[in-house]
Amino acid sequence: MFSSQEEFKEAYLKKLEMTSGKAFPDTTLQDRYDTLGQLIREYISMNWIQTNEQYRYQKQKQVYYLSIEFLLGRLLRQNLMNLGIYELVEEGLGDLGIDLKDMEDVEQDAALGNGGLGRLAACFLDSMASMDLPGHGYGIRYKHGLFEQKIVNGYQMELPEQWLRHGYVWEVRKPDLMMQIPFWGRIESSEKDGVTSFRHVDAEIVAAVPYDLPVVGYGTTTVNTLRLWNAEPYAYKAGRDMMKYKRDTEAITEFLYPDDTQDEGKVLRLKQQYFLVSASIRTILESYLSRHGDLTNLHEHVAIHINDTHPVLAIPEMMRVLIDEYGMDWDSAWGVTTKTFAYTNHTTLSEALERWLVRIFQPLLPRIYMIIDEINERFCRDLWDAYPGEWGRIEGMAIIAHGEVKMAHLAIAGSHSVNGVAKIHTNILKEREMNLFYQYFPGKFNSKTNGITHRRWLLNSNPPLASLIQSAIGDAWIKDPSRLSELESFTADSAFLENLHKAKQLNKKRLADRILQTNGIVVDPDSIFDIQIKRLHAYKRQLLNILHILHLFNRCQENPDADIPSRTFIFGAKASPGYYYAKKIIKLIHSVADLVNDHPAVKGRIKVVFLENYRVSLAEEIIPAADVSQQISTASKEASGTGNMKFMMNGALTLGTLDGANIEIQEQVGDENIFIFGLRAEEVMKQQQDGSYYSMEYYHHDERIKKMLDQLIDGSLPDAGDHFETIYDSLLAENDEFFVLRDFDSYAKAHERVASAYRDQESWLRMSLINIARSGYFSSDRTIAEYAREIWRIGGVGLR
Ligand code: GPW
Repeated sequence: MFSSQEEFKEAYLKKLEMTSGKAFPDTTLQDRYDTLGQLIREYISMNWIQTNEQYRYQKQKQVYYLSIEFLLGRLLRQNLMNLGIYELVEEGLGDLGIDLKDMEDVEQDAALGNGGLGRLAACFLDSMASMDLPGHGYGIRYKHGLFEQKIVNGYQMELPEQWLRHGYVWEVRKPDLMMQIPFWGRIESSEKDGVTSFRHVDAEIVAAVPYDLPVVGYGTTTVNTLRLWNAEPYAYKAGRDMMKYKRDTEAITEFLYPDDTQDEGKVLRLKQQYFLVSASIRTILESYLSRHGDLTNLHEHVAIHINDTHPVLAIPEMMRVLIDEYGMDWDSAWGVTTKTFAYTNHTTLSEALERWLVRIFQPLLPRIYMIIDEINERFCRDLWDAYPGEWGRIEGMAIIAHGEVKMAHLAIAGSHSVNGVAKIHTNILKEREMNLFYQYFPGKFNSKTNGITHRRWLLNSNPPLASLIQSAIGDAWIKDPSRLSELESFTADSAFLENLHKAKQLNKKRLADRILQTNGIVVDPDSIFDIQIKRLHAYKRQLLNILHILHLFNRCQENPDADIPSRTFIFGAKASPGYYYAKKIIKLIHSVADLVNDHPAVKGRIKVVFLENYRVSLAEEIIPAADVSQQISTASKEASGTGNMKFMMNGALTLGTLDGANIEIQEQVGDENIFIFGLRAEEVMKQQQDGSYYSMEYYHHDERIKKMLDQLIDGSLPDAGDHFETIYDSLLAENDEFFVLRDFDSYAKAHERVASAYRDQESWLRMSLINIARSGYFSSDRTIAEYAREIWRIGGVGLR
């Protein structure tokens, strides 16, 4: 292929002219990007084929990660870095007068996910490939990923996202591996030799066509596969409307549902879920049978992971295939199935727990419904034996109850492992949300604290810091992130700290330039960059942040000479299109920004910036520039968080509640290197239960709170209209479900501690370095090693 810069240049030029049909000088950036992508994909394909051959002949246990979301972001840089040819390509292109950075910016993010859950799946793929684990992803090839956000006058507008507009160079369509997926229709049963068998008739068939993406490991020849399914028309029934059939079929993979932690309950979503799992499960079984003969040992050779309950129908689908297609008896099929599946829960918010109305479910998936019904019957019988007469308990655990299918109950009953995503989250599951199941199946429950790939989130996105780290401790940390701890020996090295400062300032300057370009706001790179980027949700409390900014503004007005350090508050957040409250918060952030940014009393000490269309590639620019990472969810509500880990790894200090993985960050860095505030989870849960919190008291007894809440509705804010009355009411009339007012004082004090800590630059830099040095634990390599050893039970993985 190519092994030197010269060979690369030659191959590239030739391919560029051949595929574009233009002379080199006439080619567009898009042509140049496409050609580069194609060339790299071909470069990858040798190892890809070899990896697959190896998996086939060495018969290693395979892991399949089923997820309705994979939030990949861009792949060009990651692939070049992981292949170890970034510099070669950069220099080769440089000779041709092409800037590789420009090529990287041509690539559209693959935004096939909403937030943390989808990005976690993408980080896991990187870790599995980089650790030479046979782990593959199965997902959906949405034609439109997460909507593109435009801000007009402070309001969020949504545009359909168009990542496939110019084609997608990383994918390979495999039409010969198409699967047929049946929906609707009826089940006919017949008896033969005392055995009943079932046939799905009069179904509407949809074709699932796979598109494979290579998942390139870092510094290894392993190339795993992410298989994304596309829905296409197959055959429509005589007498049905052909056009309607085509539209209904293509609709299945048209859009990613834009709701984060919200159960949707629409039949199209259920179709997506079954479409994904049916195509995947049958492919997995076929591939298994081509390697091994006997289905009864399936679990020794295959582990299937379901990312939240969205793919949980994989469990009854596996039962269906084993029984209806391979003639296995129920008990054997159930034994194999439950030993094969593992399930991760990502939230305790009840509004996110999926439930399907039987009357919606049953007509669409008649055979799957029958199987779930049978699973439920048997499960309830077992429960009756364990808890005779305890109707209430059994009702609370049933898989089908009150006309609904409870997806989480199915997931727990049908898996051998149930894990939460941080210690506190797993404990809340065990003690509260899933307590009845924990009592019955104590051995299934375990905790796996989330992680992030330090390769994308430090090595690739923060070159100044990565090269500083490399100059200090070499590059062993890239394969073994625990070795970041070697940086601790530099905490007293003032020259090193000075360089750390320089790296941060470089990143801040770069972000300041972007902010000027996109928002027209001048921000000072010497101010504290205080950042909150994540989906917009009431429980994540962007409201607490913006109200506190309003309070800082009030202080400036009351006392123009108040000793307030310069701060730049940066937000990035998408609100689900139907989540009106969240959209009001976005408007509020813009309104406060308009009030504050050029106000004479502020004297430039506070800037508020909302960066539109927050996404993976934007996060990669923002995070390296952060001084302060805001992780301020109401304690008990954020299962883990993963943005918190990315900031820590890039040297930002966390300002956060004792929630999710913040607690484990605190355990790593110690109280002195983090800013913690607010109620603890037990306090929140207790006050929720006993109803002892009255937000109105805080309004009446804290002048700061009264003032800023009144400002929401008295015309103090620019272009407020009556938008903020809803927010005002949520805090007072509705008693402030997320304890914003309750935590305000503690939050304001934590900000004071941040401000005074930042004054001592040397000590701040030391704290920052300790955060980086102790972030290795939060690499997804550690998380994946734990999954591999303790859940998937695949050998040869050392826990580092
Ligand atoms: F509701 N998470 C997410 F649990 O990004 F399914 N989307 C979701 O739909 C859900 C959870 C679900 C997030 C959690 O909110 C976050 O705390 C966690 O770090 C992340 O999943 C990865 O585990």
